[in-house]
Amino acid sequence: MPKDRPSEPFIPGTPSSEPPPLNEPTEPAGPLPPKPDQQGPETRSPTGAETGTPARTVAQQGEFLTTAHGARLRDSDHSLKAGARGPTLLQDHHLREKISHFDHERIPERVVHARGAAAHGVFVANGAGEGICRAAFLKKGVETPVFVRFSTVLGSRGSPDLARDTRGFATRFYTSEGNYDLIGNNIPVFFIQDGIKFPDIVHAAKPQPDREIPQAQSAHDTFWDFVSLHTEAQAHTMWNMSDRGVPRAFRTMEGFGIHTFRLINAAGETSLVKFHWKPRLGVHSVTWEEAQLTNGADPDFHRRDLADAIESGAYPEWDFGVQVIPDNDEHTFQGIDLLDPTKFIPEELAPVQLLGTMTLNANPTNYFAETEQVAYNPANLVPGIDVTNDPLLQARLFSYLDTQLTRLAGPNWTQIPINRAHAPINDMLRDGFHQDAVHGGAAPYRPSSLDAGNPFQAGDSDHAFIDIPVDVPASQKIREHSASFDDHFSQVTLFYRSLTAVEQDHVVAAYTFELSKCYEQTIRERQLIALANIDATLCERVARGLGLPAPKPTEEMTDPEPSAALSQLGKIWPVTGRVVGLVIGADSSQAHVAALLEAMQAADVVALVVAPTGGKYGSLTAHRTYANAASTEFDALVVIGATPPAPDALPALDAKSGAGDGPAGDSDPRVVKMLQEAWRHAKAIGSMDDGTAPAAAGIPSGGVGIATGSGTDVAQQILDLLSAHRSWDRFEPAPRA
Ligand code: HDE
Repeated sequence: MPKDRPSEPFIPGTPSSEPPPLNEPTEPAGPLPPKPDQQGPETRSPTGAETGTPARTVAQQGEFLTTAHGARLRDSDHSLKAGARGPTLLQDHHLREKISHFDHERIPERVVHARGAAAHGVFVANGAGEGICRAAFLKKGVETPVFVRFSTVLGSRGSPDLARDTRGFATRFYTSEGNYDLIGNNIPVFFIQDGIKFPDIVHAAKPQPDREIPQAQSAHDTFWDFVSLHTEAQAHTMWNMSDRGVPRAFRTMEGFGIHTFRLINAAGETSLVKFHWKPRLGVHSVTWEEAQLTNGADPDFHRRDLADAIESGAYPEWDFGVQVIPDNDEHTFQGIDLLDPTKFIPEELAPVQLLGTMTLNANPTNYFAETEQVAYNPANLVPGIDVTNDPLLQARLFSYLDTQLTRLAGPNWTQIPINRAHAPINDMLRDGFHQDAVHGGAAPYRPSSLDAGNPFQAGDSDHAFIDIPVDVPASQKIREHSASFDDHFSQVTLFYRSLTAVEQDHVVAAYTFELSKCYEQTIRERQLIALANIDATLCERVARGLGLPAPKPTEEMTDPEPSAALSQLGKIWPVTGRVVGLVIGADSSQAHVAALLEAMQAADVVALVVAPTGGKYGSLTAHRTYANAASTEFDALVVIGATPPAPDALPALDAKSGAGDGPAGDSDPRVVKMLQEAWRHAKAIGSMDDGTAPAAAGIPSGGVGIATGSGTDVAQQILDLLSAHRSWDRFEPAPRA
């Protein structure tokens, strides 16, 4: 799996490209190169010209510490004082520069989607899009660099990754015709139908304004107040309450452009499309309990997973596709309003046609410079892709440029390295804060005769952007929406009924959890009315959990045809980059562990040895210890041999572990607890050479998703179980009524 790393087995996460010496280095050496998995943005001039500098070039140069102006510094540890015990002198320009720059290191975080992680990659077109879209990056075989940022919506920059929330999925294609930004989510429908309501939903969903709690969650009164009053939000809310709200990883998420876009082909013909990203690893999620545990044990879980996968060579991949709908004046398809972003098109009605594949193959070198400063904009369109009248999209065309003016302090944010286009730029935008380009010429205006009339306007044959003529029906200026936008429930019912029983159980549990966190009973009751309009059983089950009567529907119920494509379960997926914990005791068979490590490595699975304490166990290195490992960081656990209490165990104090007298006391309580959690979370569990710990955890031998036998058998069983993601058959489904 690792491409150019020597250590065997390879464990991602080393902080630096070279191991550090014990003592502080004494010889000047210059900046180290980035780690092998890292790169920066392709180096371009502020106006898009290639510079020939490798993307892995480090920002700093020279062997010595300098000021920002390049003067070498002798001492950066002591300020200039009037005597060793005297006051600091105002003339200490180095102190002032150092502190002053530090004072201004922060920029405003994004209003929404503040918490994110990103990666570089490449998109390769398969040519299937050429017939419907004239964009150069969709031509067969064309390779386009991309930068993708995944995010949560509600939390602040430091919030935990596994909040129940929608995930952003923003892709920049650095195409030869300019940057194309597809800024989507992992859910194909949105909360609101009109951009003018975005501040309302965001104010309702963000922490409440008085105490500024809760952080990064929708389980509070203002959120449910808004969505229960504003029932067009029910569609998105239902997706959020489903497993989609707690993804296992960014690389196991689908992506959706949500809005309907208009494509234009070389002949000027148009079609309407919905954009999709299909993860090669399938769509996987965690359980809600797991999400909550993870947020404590590893709040960076998604960020770490993405970076580790790339560092270890398990490059995440997505197929890019479109649902194509013939362009029509009504903007509808089989009764679905294509301008209503709270609606999606079931794949059974319009299959997703694949146009190419995206591979994320490099981690950013610097979080701030790249992930924080990347500024996407839905108005970054290229010839062949245009917008529709979706009123949510229309407002976005204004918002993203506007927000960058504050966030990135001025109008020149397009010149920040990660935002630079890979196409030549010849605009007439000038000056402003942080102007990086040194513009020549005398005539930044049109028409001009100075500067030889430069720049010229491009014609059709010069790859100009196409504002395709679209009929606008004779109408009135009016603050209204069309009647079709009034259907708030039929597709919510469709989504819910398309889920398997276990997925529906999760939805019930999520609504019950969230609403039970509301303070106001009225808000719960109002949301139950919305649920009654979606599905009677769903409503009854949630009402039961809340201790409330189930209300009657207030809308006419629909009985939509379920869409099998909406369930995430029941398929087999590659196991690349999944994580297995090999739990050993001091006397576990080294040969068995080594065989498992080898089998996992051969399958591109990251296997981590969880040992009683840190250090070496024969030839094995402890990657985790009983004290610092959490069940939530593993997709499967295999216990090899006996795992008696480690020297630092406190069995009698760990009430939750189930450890005590009898067989449990023979196992370290933390191992027992990890196994209990893995069992509850329907994860694959393997047991070799000794069954004491699984037995102490109450795991029935021969239970569903339990691998036993020799080393090779167990390895293969674990890999098979992993490829189905979870062993949900382990549990009886909850009663339906
Ligand atoms: Fe955004 N959104 N949004 N949004 N959005 C932002 O732009 C906004 C909407 C989405 O990783 C902001 O650069 C308005 C839909 C993603 O940098 C801001 C409306 C969808 C990201 C903004 C919407 C999204 C953003 C915050 C209603 C899914 C993160 C900082 C008209 C299709 C991009 C920034 C990244 C970011 C405004 C609706 C997705 C404030 C006003 C619909 C993935 O401009």
